[in-house]
Amino acid sequence: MQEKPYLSVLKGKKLDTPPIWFMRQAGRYLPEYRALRQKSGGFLDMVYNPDTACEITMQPIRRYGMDAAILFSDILVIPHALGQNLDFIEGKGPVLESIRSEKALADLHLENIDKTLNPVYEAVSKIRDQLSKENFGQTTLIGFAGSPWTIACYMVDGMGSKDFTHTKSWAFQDENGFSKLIDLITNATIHYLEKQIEAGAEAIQLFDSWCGILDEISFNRWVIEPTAKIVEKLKIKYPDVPIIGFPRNAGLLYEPYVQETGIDAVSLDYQLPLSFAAKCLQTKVPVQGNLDPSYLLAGGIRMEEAARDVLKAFSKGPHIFNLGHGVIKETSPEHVEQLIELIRA
Ligand code: 1CP
Repeated sequence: MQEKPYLSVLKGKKLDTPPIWFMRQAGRYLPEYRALRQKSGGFLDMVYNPDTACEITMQPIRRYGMDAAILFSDILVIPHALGQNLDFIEGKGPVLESIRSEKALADLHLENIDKTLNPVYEAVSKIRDQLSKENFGQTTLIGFAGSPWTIACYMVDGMGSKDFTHTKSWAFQDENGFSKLIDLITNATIHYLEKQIEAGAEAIQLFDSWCGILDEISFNRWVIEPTAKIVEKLKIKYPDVPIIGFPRNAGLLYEPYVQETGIDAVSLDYQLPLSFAAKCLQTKVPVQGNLDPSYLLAGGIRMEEAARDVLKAFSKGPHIFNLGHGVIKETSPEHVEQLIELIRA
C-alpha cells in the first residue's frame, strides 16, 4: 500500500504538491461546529464525548479533504486529568485554579489520569474508523499534547496571559520545586501520547505556544530538556510514529530546538523568516507552515501571493503547507476552500 502523503513528508520525502492541513481546522469558523457547540453543554462536554469529538474532527475533512485530521480536544485536558479544576468560559477562554507552589502539587495525581482521558482515547479510535468508513484512506490522524512548559504556564498563571509572570517567577525563584511540576506534566504527557498512539494516532504534534517568552538558558531547561525526554520515551515504544514540534515564537532558538530535541519535523510560526527556516531548519527536518492566519482571514490576492511565497521558499525540500497559528474564528469557510485549491493547483 502507498504511504499516506502527510506521513511520507514527515519521513523526509519532498512532494510536488505539499500535503495540507490547518491548525484549528475544526472550530468556530465552521457553521457546523457552531451548531454542535450550541447543542452541547460546554466545551469540555464536547471534548469528553467520543462521538462529538469524532464528528467535530471529521467536519473540516468532509468539507475540504485535508491530508491530515487532528483530534478534536485541548491541551488543557492534562491539568484537568491530574486533578486541577478547569473551566472554559465563553468569550474568555480557559480558567484553572492556579497552582503556585510545590506544596500544591500534592493535590495532583498521575495514577488516575486515564479515568478522565479514556473518552479521548475512544475518540481517537472512532476517528480512525470513521476516516476509513468515509473513504478518507489517505488522511493521517494527528494526536497531540501541549509541551510541559506551555501546560505549566496555564497551570500556574491559571489562564491565558501575555507574559505568564507567576510561572516565570516560580521557575526562576525555585528551580527545584518547579522542576517537580515539569516532571509531573512530562510523565503524564508521555503516558497520554502513548495511549493516543495505541488508540490509532499516526503522528503526534507537541504544541509549545508560550516557549517564546523564555531566555536561552531557561529555554534549554524548560523547553528543550522535557521535550527531548518525551521524544526519547515515545521513540522506545513507537520509533516509527513521527513527532512534530511547534515551538511557537522561538525565533533563533528554533535551531537548537530542532537539533537537540530529536523531533522528526518542525512547525513554524508566521513571524519566522522564510529564508532562515529554509536554510537553517528545512535542511535538517521537514517543515510545516507557516502562512499568517490573517491572510486567510483577509482572502483575495494578498492571500494568494503570501501562500505562493511560502510554497516557493520551501520548494526545495520536504514541506507541509499549514498556517503559522490557528484559523481565526471570523475566517470565511470559502477562503479556506480557495487556499486549498491554490495549493493543490
Ligand atoms: O468553541 C470554543 O469556544 C472553543 C475554542 C477552542 C477550540 C476549538 C479551544 C479553547 N480549544 C479548541 C481546540 C483545540 N485546542 C485543538 C483542536 C484541534 C484543532 O487544531 O483543530 C488544539 C490542537 C488546541 C490546542 C491548544 N489549546 C493550544 C495550542 C495551540 C495554540 O493555539 O497556541 C492552546 C494554547 C490551547 C488553550 C486554549 N484552548 C482554548 C482556547 C481559547 C485556548 C487559548 C487560551 C489563551 O491563552 O488565550
